[in-house]
Amino acid sequence: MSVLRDDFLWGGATAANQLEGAWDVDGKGPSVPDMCTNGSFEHPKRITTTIEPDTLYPSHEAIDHYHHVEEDVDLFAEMGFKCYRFSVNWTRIYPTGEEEEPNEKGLEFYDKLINRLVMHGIEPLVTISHYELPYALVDKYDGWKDRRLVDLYVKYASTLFERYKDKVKYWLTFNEINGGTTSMGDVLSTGLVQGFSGTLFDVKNTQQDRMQALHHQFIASAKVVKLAHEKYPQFKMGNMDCFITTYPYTCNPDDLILNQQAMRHMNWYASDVQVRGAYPAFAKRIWEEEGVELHMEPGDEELLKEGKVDFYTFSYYMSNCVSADPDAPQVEGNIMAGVKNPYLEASDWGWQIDPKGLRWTLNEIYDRYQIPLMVVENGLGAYDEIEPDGTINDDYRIDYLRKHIIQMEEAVKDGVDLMGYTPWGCIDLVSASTGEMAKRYGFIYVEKYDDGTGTLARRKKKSFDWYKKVIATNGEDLV
Ligand code: BGP
Repeated sequence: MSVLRDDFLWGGATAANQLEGAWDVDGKGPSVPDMCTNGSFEHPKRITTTIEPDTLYPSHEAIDHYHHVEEDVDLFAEMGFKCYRFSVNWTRIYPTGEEEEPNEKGLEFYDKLINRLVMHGIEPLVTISHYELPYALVDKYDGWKDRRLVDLYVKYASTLFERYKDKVKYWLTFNEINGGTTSMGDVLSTGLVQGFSGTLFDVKNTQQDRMQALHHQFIASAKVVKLAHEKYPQFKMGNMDCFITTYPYTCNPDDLILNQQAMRHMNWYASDVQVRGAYPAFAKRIWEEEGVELHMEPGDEELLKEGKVDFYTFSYYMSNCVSADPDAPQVEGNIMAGVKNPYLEASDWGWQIDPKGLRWTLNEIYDRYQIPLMVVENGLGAYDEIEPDGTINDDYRIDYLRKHIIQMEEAVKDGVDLMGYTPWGCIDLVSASTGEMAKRYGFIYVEKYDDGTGTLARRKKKSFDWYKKVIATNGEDLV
């Protein structure tokens, strides 16, 4: 007997800008990622203020899911997906964010996608905003720094709710909203890059601007959660955090305190607001120490209380250590670098692989909130090779996923209420942090390469059949 629920939501996850392509087709406007060049581990990608000639912008074609949508969904169905997490490109629906009426052509694309999912009995899980802010709103308002974005987001979300109210039950308001507490959220998440050209590491914002922009996102999220609860009682609304699990490097109490602060700043600050409906007690000290004077409007506190999410979702790829010793050895990470853990191996991109950390994390989150959890991103970004016989033997990926699923099941035995699992990039797509194609996560290989070439043909990797069996046995057969 499987330890997982009978209705466990097995599936996969993607984001519109990383796979759709067709960046200027059928009325779509440019979004922040459309202004981002390609890059690599060694050469960070850049954001530009205009489209530069002779420069590769990987989102412009990506894997052209826009024109392969039926084929791709059919492949997901063949694996037995119960659920598919995807995002809507805001600029397909409202090209600049400020139009009065939505772009019908853009909605028709999502009609096609959602109808295909429903036809296969796959439950859609929609991220309303996944790193796809209209670039026009960066140009005009400096992104989420301006509170006027709240109502523009509410208008956009309301359009989706009304159109898909009979087909979509599960919604996430913002992807990895907690990234906004650090510099890594500045470009893709909060869009605080008005007039800025350069690498994602060169953006200079104050914590004042970051925390204020994030507050506006919290308000926007609470408003649409409240709206959903009042108008569409069948909806389930979730948050989405980039969970960065950190451990104290040693048992030195200084390391413990520092780690507690890191966990609070990175993880609990945002989710306490979205799950508990209020800023945590420790927020005051963070604001004081970072020179932040948060501007709240009358009614904001009530709104946060009224906009509490129904379930908690997060991405989990890796863990880091925190040390008070400035000379401790460092390692890379997706949102932030950390101190190297001597007990763990790292991926080719330096992300430390830690399946047991997932069990620990699930337990920590569930102990704190006691609402259903879902792992909506997890996976191994790796170089894949096509063998001469056409196969792709991604045993390293199977090994990574198997170990994480085992630990998820341990967490369920520990008492965690886990709704589902949607590994990241179930079909190869553009990397968010580097802009590469070479960093692949999929069960499905796409012939698309870093120089922009490729036939775009889809091939099943070895992990495709493996995952199909995992789903068919509800996580019992992991061999
Ligand atoms: C998360 C993002 C995704 C995704 C993933 C993998 O932080 O929500 O959009 O891309 O990380 O990261 P990367 O693509 O950089 O390997």
